[in-house]
Amino acid sequence: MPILACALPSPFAFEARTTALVVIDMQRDFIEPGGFGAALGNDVSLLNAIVPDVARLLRHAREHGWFVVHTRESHAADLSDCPPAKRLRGRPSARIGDEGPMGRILVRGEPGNAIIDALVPVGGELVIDKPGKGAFYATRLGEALAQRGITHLVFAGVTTEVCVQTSMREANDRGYDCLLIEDATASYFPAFKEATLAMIRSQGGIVGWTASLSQLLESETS
Ligand code: TIU
Repeated sequence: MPILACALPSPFAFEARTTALVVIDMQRDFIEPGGFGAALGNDVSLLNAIVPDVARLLRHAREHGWFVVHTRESHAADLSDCPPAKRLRGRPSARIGDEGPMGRILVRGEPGNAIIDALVPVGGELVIDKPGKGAFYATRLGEALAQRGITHLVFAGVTTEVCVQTSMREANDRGYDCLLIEDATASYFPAFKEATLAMIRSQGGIVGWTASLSQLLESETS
Protein backbone atom coordinates (compact mmCIF):
# COMPACT_ATOMS: atom_id res chain seq x y z
CA MET A 1 0.00 0.00 0.00
CA PRO A 2 1.54 3.38 -1.01
CA ILE A 3 2.07 5.78 1.87
CA LEU A 4 2.89 9.46 1.45
CA ALA A 5 4.98 9.79 4.58
CA CYS A 6 5.49 13.54 4.05
CA ALA A 7 1.85 14.44 3.42
CA LEU A 8 0.49 17.13 5.71
CA PRO A 9 -0.66 17.06 8.41
CA SER A 10 0.20 13.33 8.66
CA PRO A 11 1.05 10.34 6.44
CA PHE A 12 -1.60 9.49 3.81
CA ALA A 13 -2.07 5.82 2.92
CA PHE A 14 -4.20 4.59 0.03
CA GLU A 15 -4.69 1.71 -2.40
CA ALA A 16 -4.91 2.11 -6.16
CA ARG A 17 -8.07 0.03 -6.53
CA THR A 18 -10.06 2.20 -4.08
CA THR A 19 -8.59 5.55 -5.14
CA ALA A 20 -9.91 8.01 -7.71
CA LEU A 21 -8.22 11.06 -9.17
CA VAL A 22 -10.69 13.95 -9.44
CA VAL A 23 -9.53 16.66 -11.85
CA ILE A 24 -11.66 19.73 -11.28
CA ASP A 25 -12.67 22.06 -14.14
CA MET A 26 -9.50 22.16 -16.27
CA GLN A 27 -11.60 23.83 -18.96
CA ARG A 28 -10.89 26.46 -21.57
CA ASP A 29 -13.50 28.66 -19.81
CA PHE A 30 -11.13 29.04 -16.84
CA ILE A 31 -7.69 28.62 -18.39
CA GLU A 32 -7.82 30.42 -21.74
CA PRO A 33 -8.47 34.09 -22.54
CA GLY A 34 -12.08 34.83 -23.54
CA GLY A 35 -13.79 32.44 -21.11
CA PHE A 36 -15.63 32.71 -17.81
CA GLY A 37 -12.51 33.27 -15.69
CA ALA A 38 -11.32 36.12 -17.89
CA ALA A 39 -14.84 37.63 -18.00
CA LEU A 40 -14.68 37.87 -14.21
CA GLY A 41 -11.56 40.00 -14.59
CA ASN A 42 -8.94 37.38 -13.77
CA ASP A 43 -5.41 36.76 -15.10
CA VAL A 44 -5.84 33.27 -16.55
CA SER A 45 -2.09 32.69 -17.10
CA LEU A 46 -1.73 31.73 -13.43
CA LEU A 47 -3.91 28.68 -14.06
CA ASN A 48 -2.17 27.65 -17.28
CA ALA A 49 1.08 27.22 -15.35
CA ILE A 50 -0.08 24.00 -13.61
CA VAL A 51 -1.06 22.16 -16.80
CA PRO A 52 2.22 20.16 -17.09
CA ASP A 53 1.94 18.97 -13.47
CA VAL A 54 -1.73 18.04 -13.85
CA ALA A 55 -0.76 16.10 -17.00
CA ARG A 56 1.94 14.24 -15.04
CA LEU A 57 -0.52 13.44 -12.26
CA LEU A 58 -3.07 12.20 -14.79
CA ARG A 59 -0.46 9.97 -16.44
CA HIS A 60 0.50 8.57 -13.04
CA ALA A 61 -3.13 7.80 -12.14
CA ARG A 62 -3.68 6.07 -15.48
CA GLU A 63 -0.48 4.01 -15.18
CA HIS A 64 -1.43 2.87 -11.67
CA GLY A 65 -5.03 1.96 -12.51
CA TRP A 66 -6.80 4.59 -10.43
CA PHE A 67 -10.33 5.49 -11.48
CA VAL A 68 -10.19 8.93 -13.13
CA VAL A 69 -12.90 11.58 -12.94
CA HIS A 70 -12.93 14.93 -14.77
CA THR A 71 -15.42 17.65 -13.92
CA ARG A 72 -16.68 20.57 -15.98
CA GLU A 73 -18.55 23.53 -14.54
CA SER A 74 -21.31 23.94 -17.08
CA HIS A 75 -24.92 24.89 -17.64
CA ALA A 76 -27.70 23.72 -19.94
CA ALA A 77 -28.22 25.82 -23.08
CA ASP A 78 -31.50 27.19 -21.67
CA LEU A 79 -29.74 28.05 -18.36
CA SER A 80 -32.49 26.19 -16.45
CA ASP A 81 -29.80 24.90 -14.06
CA CYS A 82 -28.21 28.33 -13.53
CA PRO A 83 -29.88 30.24 -10.71
CA PRO A 84 -30.25 33.99 -11.31
CA ALA A 85 -28.22 34.49 -8.13
CA LYS A 86 -25.26 32.92 -9.96
CA ARG A 87 -25.83 34.52 -13.38
CA LEU A 88 -26.44 38.04 -12.09
CA ARG A 89 -23.65 38.10 -9.48
CA GLY A 90 -21.06 40.87 -9.83
CA ARG A 91 -20.28 42.92 -12.91
CA PRO A 92 -18.43 40.58 -15.31
CA SER A 93 -17.59 41.69 -18.86
CA ALA A 94 -19.78 38.79 -20.04
CA ARG A 95 -22.31 36.74 -18.07
CA ILE A 96 -22.96 32.99 -18.10
CA GLY A 97 -24.82 32.23 -21.35
CA ASP A 98 -23.54 35.30 -23.22
CA GLU A 99 -21.71 34.85 -26.54
CA GLY A 100 -17.92 35.03 -26.21
CA PRO A 101 -14.94 34.31 -28.46
CA MET A 102 -15.15 30.57 -27.51
CA GLY A 103 -18.95 30.33 -27.78
CA ARG A 104 -21.49 30.90 -25.00
CA ILE A 105 -19.84 31.39 -21.61
CA LEU A 106 -19.97 28.30 -19.35
CA VAL A 107 -22.58 26.54 -21.49
CA ARG A 108 -22.36 22.77 -22.02
CA GLY A 109 -21.12 21.73 -25.45
CA GLU A 110 -19.65 25.13 -26.38
CA PRO A 111 -15.96 25.17 -27.41
CA GLY A 112 -14.98 27.17 -24.33
CA ASN A 113 -16.60 24.68 -21.99
CA ALA A 114 -14.35 21.81 -23.11
CA ILE A 115 -11.49 20.39 -21.08
CA ILE A 116 -8.20 21.71 -22.48
CA ASP A 117 -6.54 19.56 -25.15
CA ALA A 118 -3.53 18.68 -22.96
CA LEU A 119 -5.77 16.96 -20.38
CA VAL A 120 -8.48 15.47 -22.55
CA PRO A 121 -10.30 12.49 -20.95
CA VAL A 122 -9.72 9.02 -22.41
CA GLY A 123 -12.06 6.01 -22.64
CA GLY A 124 -13.20 4.60 -19.30
CA GLU A 125 -12.85 7.91 -17.48
CA LEU A 126 -15.89 9.63 -16.01
CA VAL A 127 -16.77 13.18 -17.07
CA ILE A 128 -19.11 14.99 -14.70
CA ASP A 129 -20.95 18.15 -15.75
CA LYS A 130 -21.76 20.16 -12.66
CA PRO A 131 -23.91 23.27 -12.40
CA GLY A 132 -22.44 24.28 -9.04
CA LYS A 133 -19.00 24.78 -7.60
CA GLY A 134 -19.06 21.39 -5.82
CA ALA A 135 -18.65 18.16 -7.82
CA PHE A 136 -21.32 16.29 -5.80
CA TYR A 137 -24.14 18.86 -5.96
CA ALA A 138 -26.74 17.86 -8.59
CA THR A 139 -24.47 15.23 -10.19
CA ARG A 140 -24.13 11.43 -10.23
CA LEU A 141 -20.59 11.49 -8.85
CA GLY A 142 -21.49 10.03 -5.44
CA GLU A 143 -23.26 7.03 -6.98
CA ALA A 144 -20.47 6.44 -9.50
CA LEU A 145 -17.80 6.36 -6.77
CA ALA A 146 -19.93 4.15 -4.49
CA GLN A 147 -20.50 1.67 -7.33
CA ARG A 148 -16.73 1.25 -7.67
CA GLY A 149 -16.00 1.03 -3.94
CA ILE A 150 -13.87 4.19 -4.00
CA THR A 151 -12.82 5.41 -0.53
CA HIS A 152 -9.91 7.78 -1.28
CA LEU A 153 -9.96 10.83 -3.54
CA VAL A 154 -6.93 12.68 -4.90
CA PHE A 155 -7.83 16.19 -6.06
CA ALA A 156 -6.30 18.52 -8.65
CA GLY A 157 -7.57 21.39 -10.77
CA VAL A 158 -8.97 24.89 -10.53
CA THR A 159 -9.60 27.05 -8.72
CA THR A 160 -8.18 25.97 -5.39
CA GLU A 161 -10.43 28.00 -3.11
CA VAL A 162 -13.60 27.79 -5.22
CA CYS A 163 -14.45 24.54 -7.03
CA VAL A 164 -11.60 22.41 -5.67
CA GLN A 165 -12.16 23.35 -2.05
CA THR A 166 -15.96 23.10 -2.32
CA SER A 167 -15.69 19.64 -3.90
CA MET A 168 -13.16 18.47 -1.33
CA ARG A 169 -15.37 19.64 1.53
CA GLU A 170 -18.39 17.88 0.00
CA ALA A 171 -16.28 14.70 -0.31
CA ASN A 172 -14.99 14.99 3.24
CA ASP A 173 -18.55 15.20 4.58
CA ARG A 174 -19.40 12.08 2.58
CA GLY A 175 -16.66 10.09 4.30
CA TYR A 176 -13.86 10.09 1.71
CA ASP A 177 -10.22 10.48 2.67
CA CYS A 178 -9.13 13.40 0.48
CA LEU A 179 -5.68 14.48 -0.67
CA LEU A 180 -5.00 17.68 -2.62
CA ILE A 181 -1.86 17.77 -4.79
CA GLU A 182 -0.33 21.17 -4.08
CA ASP A 183 1.37 21.81 -7.42
CA ALA A 184 -1.57 20.49 -9.45
CA THR A 185 -4.01 23.14 -8.26
CA ALA A 186 -4.09 26.90 -8.84
CA SER A 187 -6.03 30.03 -8.07
CA TYR A 188 -6.28 33.42 -9.75
CA PHE A 189 -5.16 34.63 -6.29
CA PRO A 190 -1.98 32.90 -5.07
CA ALA A 191 -2.64 33.98 -1.48
CA PHE A 192 -6.04 32.24 -1.60
CA LYS A 193 -4.37 29.04 -2.79
CA GLU A 194 -1.92 29.09 0.10
CA ALA A 195 -4.68 29.90 2.60
CA THR A 196 -6.79 27.02 1.27
CA LEU A 197 -3.94 24.53 1.59
CA ALA A 198 -3.38 25.70 5.17
CA MET A 199 -7.11 25.44 6.01
CA ILE A 200 -7.42 21.93 4.60
CA ARG A 201 -4.60 20.48 6.69
CA SER A 202 -5.26 22.52 9.85
CA GLN A 203 -6.73 21.01 13.02
CA GLY A 204 -5.36 17.56 12.28
CA GLY A 205 -6.62 17.54 8.66
CA ILE A 206 -10.09 18.97 9.20
CA VAL A 207 -10.81 18.72 5.44
CA GLY A 208 -8.03 16.35 4.37
CA TRP A 209 -4.37 16.11 3.41
CA THR A 210 -2.01 17.93 1.05
CA ALA A 211 1.20 16.73 -0.60
CA SER A 212 3.43 17.73 -3.51
CA LEU A 213 3.35 15.88 -6.81
CA SER A 214 6.93 14.65 -6.33
CA GLN A 215 6.01 13.17 -2.93
CA LEU A 216 3.18 11.26 -4.61
CA LEU A 217 5.36 10.03 -7.46
CA GLU A 218 8.04 8.84 -5.01
CA SER A 219 5.50 7.06 -2.80
CA GLU A 220 4.35 4.89 -5.69
CA THR A 221 7.81 3.86 -6.81
CA SER A 222 9.26 2.99 -3.39
N1 TIU B 1 -14.11 32.04 -10.22
C1 TIU B 1 -13.40 31.03 -9.73
O1 TIU B 1 -12.36 31.21 -9.09
N2 TIU B 1 -13.80 29.76 -9.98
C2 TIU B 1 -14.97 29.34 -10.52
O2 TIU B 1 -15.88 30.12 -10.80
N3 TIU B 1 -15.08 28.01 -10.79
C3 TIU B 1 -14.11 27.07 -10.46
O3 TIU B 1 -13.36 27.26 -9.53
N4 TIU B 1 -14.04 25.99 -11.23
